[in-house]
Amino acid sequence: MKATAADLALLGGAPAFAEPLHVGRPNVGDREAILREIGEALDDRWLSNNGEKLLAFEARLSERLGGLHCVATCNATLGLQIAMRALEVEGEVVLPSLTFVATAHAVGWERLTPVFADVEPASLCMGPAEAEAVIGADTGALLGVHLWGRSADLPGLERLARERELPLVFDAAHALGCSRDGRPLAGFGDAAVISFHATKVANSFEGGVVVTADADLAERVATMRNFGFVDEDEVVGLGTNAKLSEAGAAMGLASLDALDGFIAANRRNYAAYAEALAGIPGVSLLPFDDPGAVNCHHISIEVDAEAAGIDRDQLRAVLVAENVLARRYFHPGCHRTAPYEDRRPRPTLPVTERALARTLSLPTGTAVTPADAGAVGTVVRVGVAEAAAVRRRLEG
Ligand code: T4K
Repeated sequence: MKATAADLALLGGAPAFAEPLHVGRPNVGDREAILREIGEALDDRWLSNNGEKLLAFEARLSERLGGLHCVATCNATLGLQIAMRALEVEGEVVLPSLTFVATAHAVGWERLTPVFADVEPASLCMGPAEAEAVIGADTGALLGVHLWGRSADLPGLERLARERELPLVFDAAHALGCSRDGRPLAGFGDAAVISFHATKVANSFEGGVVVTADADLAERVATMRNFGFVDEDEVVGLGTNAKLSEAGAAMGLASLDALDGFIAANRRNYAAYAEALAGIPGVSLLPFDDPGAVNCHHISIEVDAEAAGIDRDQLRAVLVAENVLARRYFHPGCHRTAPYEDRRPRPTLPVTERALARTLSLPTGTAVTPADAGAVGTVVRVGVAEAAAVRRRLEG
Protein backbone atom coordinates (compact mmCIF):
# COMPACT_ATOMS: atom_id res chain seq x y z
CA MET A 1 0.00 0.00 0.00
CA LYS A 2 1.47 3.39 -1.03
CA ALA A 3 0.98 6.69 0.84
CA THR A 4 -1.99 8.45 -0.71
CA ALA A 5 -2.55 12.17 -1.26
CA ALA A 6 -4.94 12.08 1.70
CA ASP A 7 -2.19 10.59 3.84
CA LEU A 8 0.23 13.31 2.81
CA ALA A 9 -2.37 15.98 3.52
CA LEU A 10 -2.83 14.48 6.97
CA LEU A 11 0.81 15.19 7.71
CA GLY A 12 0.85 18.61 6.04
CA GLY A 13 -0.12 21.05 8.76
CA ALA A 14 -0.90 20.26 12.39
CA PRO A 15 0.60 17.11 13.92
CA ALA A 16 -1.29 13.88 13.18
CA PHE A 17 -2.10 13.63 16.91
CA ALA A 18 -3.33 16.71 18.77
CA GLU A 19 -2.11 15.23 22.10
CA PRO A 20 1.12 13.29 22.54
CA LEU A 21 0.72 9.53 22.12
CA HIS A 22 3.05 8.04 24.75
CA VAL A 23 4.69 4.65 25.08
CA GLY A 24 4.01 3.47 28.63
CA ARG A 25 0.73 5.23 29.40
CA PRO A 26 -0.61 3.37 32.45
CA ASN A 27 -3.48 0.94 32.12
CA VAL A 28 -6.13 1.94 34.61
CA GLY A 29 -8.86 -0.62 35.25
CA ASP A 30 -12.15 -0.15 37.03
CA ARG A 31 -11.71 3.18 38.84
CA GLU A 32 -14.53 2.39 41.29
CA ALA A 33 -12.91 -0.93 42.17
CA ILE A 34 -9.52 0.76 42.70
CA LEU A 35 -10.99 3.41 44.97
CA ARG A 36 -13.06 0.84 46.85
CA GLU A 37 -9.99 -1.34 47.50
CA ILE A 38 -7.96 1.65 48.69
CA GLY A 39 -10.91 2.87 50.75
CA GLU A 40 -11.07 -0.47 52.57
CA ALA A 41 -7.40 -0.16 53.53
CA LEU A 42 -8.08 3.34 54.85
CA ASP A 43 -11.13 2.12 56.78
CA ASP A 44 -9.02 -0.64 58.34
CA ARG A 45 -6.23 1.84 59.13
CA TRP A 46 -3.83 -0.76 57.82
CA LEU A 47 -1.56 0.82 55.24
CA SER A 48 1.49 -1.44 54.98
CA ASN A 49 3.28 -4.47 56.53
CA ASN A 50 1.53 -7.67 55.45
CA GLY A 51 -1.93 -6.17 55.31
CA GLU A 52 -4.99 -7.80 53.81
CA LYS A 53 -4.56 -6.17 50.42
CA LEU A 54 -0.99 -7.40 50.11
CA LEU A 55 -1.95 -10.93 51.05
CA ALA A 56 -4.90 -10.89 48.65
CA PHE A 57 -2.74 -9.48 45.84
CA GLU A 58 -0.10 -12.19 46.30
CA ALA A 59 -2.75 -14.91 46.52
CA ARG A 60 -4.59 -13.73 43.40
CA LEU A 61 -1.38 -13.59 41.37
CA SER A 62 -0.33 -17.00 42.66
CA GLU A 63 -3.69 -18.40 41.54
CA ARG A 64 -3.16 -16.91 38.09
CA LEU A 65 0.32 -18.43 37.93
CA GLY A 66 -0.83 -21.95 38.77
CA GLY A 67 0.07 -21.89 42.46
CA LEU A 68 3.62 -20.50 42.28
CA HIS A 69 4.75 -18.59 45.39
CA CYS A 70 4.48 -14.82 44.94
CA VAL A 71 6.20 -12.26 47.18
CA ALA A 72 5.33 -8.65 46.39
CA THR A 73 7.96 -5.91 46.68
CA CYS A 74 7.95 -2.14 46.27
CA ASN A 75 9.47 -2.49 42.79
CA ALA A 76 11.01 -5.15 40.57
CA THR A 77 14.54 -3.76 40.90
CA LEU A 78 14.61 -4.49 44.63
CA GLY A 79 12.84 -7.77 43.94
CA LEU A 80 15.74 -8.81 41.70
CA GLN A 81 18.28 -7.73 44.30
CA ILE A 82 16.59 -9.66 47.06
CA ALA A 83 16.10 -12.75 44.88
CA MET A 84 19.84 -12.83 44.11
CA ARG A 85 20.72 -12.30 47.78
CA ALA A 86 18.33 -15.01 48.91
CA LEU A 87 19.99 -17.36 46.40
CA GLU A 88 23.39 -16.36 47.86
CA VAL A 89 24.76 -15.38 44.46
CA GLU A 90 28.42 -14.37 44.42
CA GLY A 91 30.92 -13.16 41.82
CA GLU A 92 29.81 -12.54 38.26
CA VAL A 93 26.29 -12.60 36.88
CA VAL A 94 25.74 -13.31 33.18
CA LEU A 95 22.92 -11.24 31.67
CA PRO A 96 22.02 -9.61 28.36
CA SER A 97 22.95 -5.99 27.68
CA LEU A 98 19.70 -5.58 25.74
CA THR A 99 17.51 -4.72 28.71
CA PHE A 100 16.46 -1.80 30.89
CA VAL A 101 19.40 -0.60 32.96
CA ALA A 102 17.60 -1.74 36.14
CA THR A 103 18.56 -5.35 35.37
CA ALA A 104 22.28 -4.52 35.39
CA HIS A 105 21.96 -2.06 38.28
CA ALA A 106 20.26 -4.71 40.45
CA VAL A 107 23.36 -6.85 39.93
CA GLY A 108 25.81 -3.98 40.47
CA TRP A 109 23.97 -2.71 43.56
CA GLU A 110 24.46 -6.13 45.14
CA ARG A 111 28.22 -5.65 44.48
CA LEU A 112 28.09 -8.47 41.96
CA THR A 113 29.73 -8.03 38.56
CA PRO A 114 27.48 -7.97 35.49
CA VAL A 115 28.93 -9.79 32.47
CA PHE A 116 27.04 -8.96 29.32
CA ALA A 117 26.01 -11.66 26.85
CA ASP A 118 24.58 -11.31 23.36
CA VAL A 119 21.01 -12.29 22.44
CA GLU A 120 19.41 -14.75 20.03
CA PRO A 121 18.56 -13.08 16.68
CA ALA A 122 14.94 -14.27 16.67
CA SER A 123 13.86 -13.78 20.29
CA LEU A 124 16.27 -10.92 21.16
CA CYS A 125 16.70 -12.69 24.51
CA MET A 126 19.85 -14.31 25.90
CA GLY A 127 19.79 -18.02 25.07
CA PRO A 128 22.02 -20.85 26.26
CA ALA A 129 24.66 -20.41 23.53
CA GLU A 130 25.03 -16.70 24.28
CA ALA A 131 25.22 -17.30 28.03
CA GLU A 132 27.68 -20.15 27.71
CA ALA A 133 30.01 -18.01 25.58
CA VAL A 134 30.70 -15.69 28.54
CA ILE A 135 30.46 -18.07 31.51
CA GLY A 136 33.77 -18.09 33.37
CA ALA A 137 35.35 -19.41 36.55
CA ASP A 138 33.75 -16.61 38.62
CA THR A 139 30.23 -16.92 37.24
CA GLY A 140 27.78 -17.08 40.14
CA ALA A 141 24.41 -16.95 38.36
CA LEU A 142 22.57 -16.56 35.07
CA LEU A 143 20.06 -13.72 34.80
CA GLY A 144 17.85 -13.99 31.73
CA VAL A 145 15.41 -11.31 30.57
CA HIS A 146 12.05 -12.01 28.92
CA LEU A 147 12.45 -8.88 26.82
CA TRP A 148 9.12 -7.35 25.80
CA GLY A 149 7.40 -10.60 26.85
CA ARG A 150 9.51 -12.65 24.42
CA SER A 151 11.44 -15.72 25.47
CA ALA A 152 14.65 -17.46 24.57
CA ASP A 153 15.32 -21.20 24.49
CA LEU A 154 14.24 -21.64 28.10
CA PRO A 155 14.65 -25.41 28.40
CA GLY A 156 18.18 -24.86 27.01
CA LEU A 157 18.92 -22.19 29.62
CA GLU A 158 17.54 -24.41 32.38
CA ARG A 159 19.74 -27.29 31.17
CA LEU A 160 22.82 -25.05 31.08
CA ALA A 161 22.17 -23.77 34.60
CA ARG A 162 21.76 -27.32 35.87
CA GLU A 163 24.94 -28.55 34.19
CA ARG A 164 26.98 -25.64 35.54
CA GLU A 165 25.24 -25.73 38.93
CA LEU A 166 24.31 -22.06 38.65
CA PRO A 167 21.17 -20.39 39.94
CA LEU A 168 18.95 -19.17 37.11
CA VAL A 169 16.97 -16.00 37.70
CA PHE A 170 14.69 -14.27 35.21
CA ASP A 171 13.88 -10.63 34.90
CA ALA A 172 10.24 -11.11 33.96
CA ALA A 173 9.46 -7.39 34.32
CA HIS A 174 7.58 -7.43 30.99
CA ALA A 175 6.19 -10.96 31.14
CA LEU A 176 2.96 -10.96 33.16
CA GLY A 177 0.37 -12.78 31.05
CA CYS A 178 3.03 -14.42 28.84
CA SER A 179 3.60 -18.15 28.60
CA ARG A 180 5.61 -20.72 26.73
CA ASP A 181 4.31 -24.23 26.01
CA GLY A 182 1.45 -23.45 28.38
CA ARG A 183 3.79 -22.57 31.25
CA PRO A 184 3.83 -18.98 32.56
CA LEU A 185 7.18 -17.30 31.75
CA ALA A 186 7.42 -16.29 35.41
CA GLY A 187 7.54 -20.02 36.26
CA PHE A 188 10.93 -20.65 34.63
CA GLY A 189 14.20 -20.62 36.58
CA ASP A 190 14.79 -20.62 40.33
CA ALA A 191 13.04 -17.27 40.61
CA ALA A 192 11.55 -14.66 38.30
CA VAL A 193 10.63 -11.07 39.00
CA ILE A 194 7.62 -9.34 37.45
CA SER A 195 7.33 -5.54 37.47
CA PHE A 196 4.08 -3.83 38.42
CA HIS A 197 5.41 -0.37 37.57
CA ALA A 198 2.89 2.13 36.20
CA THR A 199 4.12 1.54 32.65
CA LYS A 200 3.63 -2.24 32.75
CA VAL A 201 0.68 -4.25 31.50
CA ALA A 202 -0.75 -4.32 35.05
CA ASN A 203 0.43 -1.98 37.75
CA SER A 204 0.41 -1.37 41.48
CA PHE A 205 1.60 2.24 40.86
CA GLU A 206 5.13 1.03 41.67
CA GLY A 207 5.73 -2.62 42.52
CA GLY A 208 7.27 -5.96 41.74
CA VAL A 209 6.66 -9.61 42.57
CA VAL A 210 9.24 -12.33 43.12
CA VAL A 211 7.84 -15.61 41.79
CA THR A 212 9.25 -19.02 42.63
CA ALA A 213 8.23 -22.65 42.97
CA ASP A 214 10.53 -22.97 45.99
CA ALA A 215 8.64 -22.36 49.26
CA ASP A 216 11.84 -21.87 51.31
CA LEU A 217 13.20 -19.34 48.84
CA ALA A 218 9.88 -17.46 48.93
CA GLU A 219 10.08 -17.34 52.71
CA ARG A 220 13.66 -16.01 52.66
CA VAL A 221 12.65 -13.32 50.15
CA ALA A 222 9.64 -12.35 52.28
CA THR A 223 11.86 -12.10 55.36
CA MET A 224 14.52 -10.00 53.61
CA ARG A 225 11.82 -7.68 52.26
CA ASN A 226 10.85 -6.81 55.84
CA PHE A 227 14.19 -6.01 57.54
CA GLY A 228 14.82 -9.70 58.26
CA PHE A 229 11.95 -9.97 60.78
CA VAL A 230 10.38 -13.38 61.34
CA ASP A 231 8.50 -12.35 64.45
CA GLU A 232 7.60 -9.17 66.30
CA ASP A 233 11.08 -8.70 67.67
CA GLU A 234 13.16 -11.43 66.08
CA VAL A 235 15.46 -10.60 63.17
CA VAL A 236 17.22 -13.56 61.56
CA GLY A 237 19.58 -11.79 59.19
CA LEU A 238 20.28 -8.86 56.93
CA GLY A 239 17.10 -7.40 55.51
CA THR A 240 15.89 -4.24 53.88
CA ASN A 241 12.64 -2.40 53.40
CA ALA A 242 11.17 -3.51 50.09
CA LYS A 243 7.52 -3.70 51.17
CA LEU A 244 4.64 -2.84 48.88
CA SER A 245 2.10 -0.49 50.45
CA GLU A 246 -1.55 -1.44 50.87
CA ALA A 247 -2.52 1.27 48.37
CA GLY A 248 -0.13 -0.30 45.88
CA ALA A 249 -1.46 -3.79 46.57
CA ALA A 250 -5.05 -2.51 46.21
CA MET A 251 -4.18 -1.08 42.80
CA GLY A 252 -2.44 -4.37 41.96
CA LEU A 253 -5.56 -6.35 42.86
CA ALA A 254 -7.80 -4.18 40.68
CA SER A 255 -5.21 -4.38 37.87
CA LEU A 256 -5.14 -8.18 38.01
CA ASP A 257 -8.92 -8.22 37.75
CA ALA A 258 -8.68 -6.07 34.63
CA LEU A 259 -5.62 -7.81 33.16
CA ASP A 260 -7.40 -9.89 30.52
CA GLY A 261 -9.06 -6.75 29.18
CA PHE A 262 -5.70 -4.94 29.04
CA ILE A 263 -4.14 -7.82 27.14
CA ALA A 264 -7.07 -8.00 24.72
CA ALA A 265 -6.64 -4.27 23.99
CA ASN A 266 -2.93 -4.77 23.33
CA ARG A 267 -3.61 -7.68 20.98
CA ARG A 268 -6.12 -5.56 19.02
CA ASN A 269 -3.49 -2.83 18.73
CA TYR A 270 -0.88 -5.36 17.63
CA ALA A 271 -3.21 -6.60 14.87
CA ALA A 272 -3.93 -3.00 13.80
CA TYR A 273 -0.21 -2.21 13.65
CA ALA A 274 0.42 -5.39 11.64
CA GLU A 275 -2.15 -4.30 9.08
CA ALA A 276 -1.07 -0.67 8.98
CA LEU A 277 2.64 -1.40 8.63
CA ALA A 278 2.34 -4.25 6.11
CA GLY A 279 4.39 -3.77 2.97
CA ILE A 280 6.29 -0.66 4.07
CA PRO A 281 9.79 -1.16 2.68
CA GLY A 282 12.41 -1.64 5.38
CA VAL A 283 9.97 -1.51 8.29
CA SER A 284 8.88 -4.67 10.05
CA LEU A 285 6.85 -5.30 13.14
CA LEU A 286 8.78 -7.58 15.50
CA PRO A 287 6.78 -10.80 15.31
CA PHE A 288 5.68 -12.92 18.23
CA ASP A 289 5.78 -16.71 17.66
CA ASP A 290 2.32 -16.86 19.15
CA PRO A 291 0.63 -13.50 19.86
CA GLY A 292 -1.99 -15.45 21.84
CA ALA A 293 0.68 -16.44 24.39
CA VAL A 294 2.08 -12.95 25.03
CA ASN A 295 0.64 -9.77 26.53
CA CYS A 296 1.60 -7.69 23.41
CA HIS A 297 2.32 -4.83 25.80
CA HIS A 298 5.60 -3.95 24.10
CA ILE A 299 5.14 -3.44 20.38
CA SER A 300 8.34 -2.72 18.48
CA ILE A 301 9.37 -2.24 14.88
CA GLU A 302 12.70 -2.85 13.25
CA VAL A 303 13.94 -0.32 10.69
CA ASP A 304 16.34 -1.42 7.96
CA ALA A 305 17.76 1.96 6.90
CA GLU A 306 19.04 0.65 3.58
CA ALA A 307 15.62 -0.62 2.48
CA ALA A 308 13.56 2.14 4.13
CA GLY A 309 15.76 5.03 2.97
CA ILE A 310 15.44 6.44 6.48
CA ASP A 311 17.11 5.19 9.62
CA ARG A 312 15.51 4.40 12.96
CA ASP A 313 16.39 7.77 14.51
CA GLN A 314 15.16 9.73 11.49
CA LEU A 315 11.91 7.79 11.53
CA ARG A 316 11.57 8.48 15.23
CA ALA A 317 12.02 12.21 14.54
CA VAL A 318 9.21 12.03 11.97
CA LEU A 319 6.98 10.28 14.51
CA VAL A 320 7.80 12.71 17.30
CA ALA A 321 7.02 15.67 15.00
CA GLU A 322 3.58 14.10 14.59
CA ASN A 323 3.23 13.73 18.39
CA VAL A 324 3.92 9.98 18.44
CA LEU A 325 6.49 9.68 21.21
CA ALA A 326 8.09 6.40 20.14
CA ARG A 327 10.96 5.22 22.37
CA ARG A 328 14.38 3.74 21.62
CA TYR A 329 14.13 1.07 24.32
CA PHE A 330 16.85 0.09 25.39
CA HIS A 331 19.35 2.28 23.56
CA PRO A 332 22.36 2.54 23.99
CA GLY A 333 22.48 -0.82 25.84
CA CYS A 334 23.73 -1.49 29.33
CA HIS A 335 27.29 -2.14 28.13
CA ARG A 336 27.40 1.43 26.77
CA THR A 337 25.87 2.95 29.90
CA ALA A 338 27.57 4.21 33.08
CA PRO A 339 29.07 2.63 35.10
CA TYR A 340 29.57 -0.32 32.73
CA GLU A 341 30.73 1.53 29.60
CA ASP A 342 34.38 1.93 30.62
CA ARG A 343 35.00 -1.80 30.98
CA ARG A 344 37.70 -3.11 28.66
CA PRO A 345 37.67 -5.17 26.59
CA ARG A 346 34.21 -4.04 25.57
CA PRO A 347 31.99 -7.09 24.99
CA THR A 348 31.34 -8.08 21.40
CA LEU A 349 27.56 -8.19 21.01
CA PRO A 350 26.68 -8.01 17.31
CA VAL A 351 23.02 -9.05 17.56
CA THR A 352 22.48 -6.68 20.49
CA GLU A 353 24.15 -3.76 18.65
CA ARG A 354 22.02 -4.37 15.59
CA ALA A 355 18.80 -4.40 17.62
CA LEU A 356 19.84 -1.31 19.58
CA ALA A 357 20.39 0.58 16.31
CA ARG A 358 17.23 -0.57 14.57
CA THR A 359 14.33 -1.09 16.97
CA LEU A 360 11.72 1.39 18.07
CA SER A 361 8.90 0.91 20.59
CA LEU A 362 5.45 2.14 19.58
CA PRO A 363 2.61 3.26 21.84
CA THR A 364 0.07 0.69 22.95
CA GLY A 365 -2.02 -0.10 26.03
CA THR A 366 -5.59 0.94 26.75
CA ALA A 367 -4.82 4.61 26.10
CA VAL A 368 -4.21 3.70 22.44
CA THR A 369 -6.98 2.56 20.08
CA PRO A 370 -6.61 0.40 16.98
CA ALA A 371 -7.51 3.54 15.00
CA ASP A 372 -4.56 5.32 16.65
CA ALA A 373 -2.31 2.41 15.70
CA GLY A 374 -3.57 2.69 12.13
CA ALA A 375 -2.77 6.41 12.09
CA VAL A 376 0.71 5.75 13.49
CA GLY A 377 1.16 3.26 10.64
CA THR A 378 0.19 6.00 8.19
CA VAL A 379 2.82 8.34 9.67
CA VAL A 380 5.44 5.62 9.22
CA ARG A 381 4.30 4.90 5.65
CA VAL A 382 4.39 8.56 4.69
CA GLY A 383 7.74 9.10 6.40
CA VAL A 384 9.28 6.25 4.41
CA ALA A 385 7.61 7.36 1.15
CA GLU A 386 8.82 10.94 1.64
CA ALA A 387 12.35 9.70 2.28
CA ALA A 388 12.23 7.72 -0.95
CA ALA A 389 10.94 10.77 -2.86
CA VAL A 390 13.68 12.97 -1.46
CA ARG A 391 16.29 10.37 -2.38
CA ARG A 392 14.95 10.15 -5.94
CA ARG A 393 15.09 13.95 -6.25
CA LEU A 394 18.67 14.04 -4.98
CA GLU A 395 19.73 11.20 -7.26
CA GLY A 396 18.10 12.45 -10.38
N1 T4K B 1 13.71 -4.91 34.14
C1 T4K B 1 13.18 -4.46 33.00
C2 T4K B 1 13.42 -5.22 31.74
C3 T4K B 1 12.43 -3.28 32.99
O1 T4K B 1 11.90 -2.79 31.85
C4 T4K B 1 12.23 -2.59 34.22
C5 T4K B 1 11.47 -1.36 34.27
C6 T4K B 1 12.78 -3.14 35.40
C7 T4K B 1 13.52 -4.31 35.32
C8 T4K B 1 12.61 -2.51 36.73
O2 T4K B 1 11.25 -2.56 37.14
P1 T4K B 1 10.78 -1.55 38.31
O3 T4K B 1 11.86 -1.52 39.38
O4 T4K B 1 10.56 -0.18 37.67
O5 T4K B 1 9.51 -2.18 38.82
C9 T4K B 1 10.18 3.26 32.60
C10 T4K B 1 9.84 2.68 33.95
O6 T4K B 1 10.13 3.61 35.01
C11 T4K B 1 10.50 1.38 34.23
O7 T4K B 1 9.81 0.78 35.29
C12 T4K B 1 10.42 0.47 33.03
N2 T4K B 1 11.14 -0.77 33.20
C13 T4K B 1 10.98 1.17 31.82
C14 T4K B 1 10.92 0.31 30.58
O8 T4K B 1 10.20 2.32 31.57
P2 T4K B 1 11.57 5.28 31.80
O9 T4K B 1 12.84 5.87 32.24
O10 T4K B 1 11.43 4.99 30.36
O11 T4K B 1 10.33 6.14 32.34
P3 T4K B 1 9.64 7.46 31.79
O12 T4K B 1 9.46 8.37 32.93
O13 T4K B 1 10.39 7.97 30.60
O14 T4K B 1 8.21 6.95 31.34
C15 T4K B 1 8.02 6.08 30.28
C16 T4K B 1 6.83 6.49 29.45
O15 T4K B 1 5.65 6.25 30.18
C17 T4K B 1 6.78 7.93 29.03
O16 T4K B 1 6.34 7.96 27.69
C18 T4K B 1 5.74 8.58 29.94
C19 T4K B 1 4.83 7.42 30.26
N3 T4K B 1 4.23 7.48 31.60
C20 T4K B 1 4.99 7.09 32.68
C21 T4K B 1 4.46 7.11 33.93
C22 T4K B 1 5.29 6.68 35.11
C23 T4K B 1 2.93 7.93 31.77
O17 T4K B 1 2.29 8.28 30.77
N4 T4K B 1 2.40 7.94 33.02
C24 T4K B 1 3.09 7.53 34.12
O18 T4K B 1 2.55 7.52 35.24
O19 T4K B 1 11.39 3.95 32.65
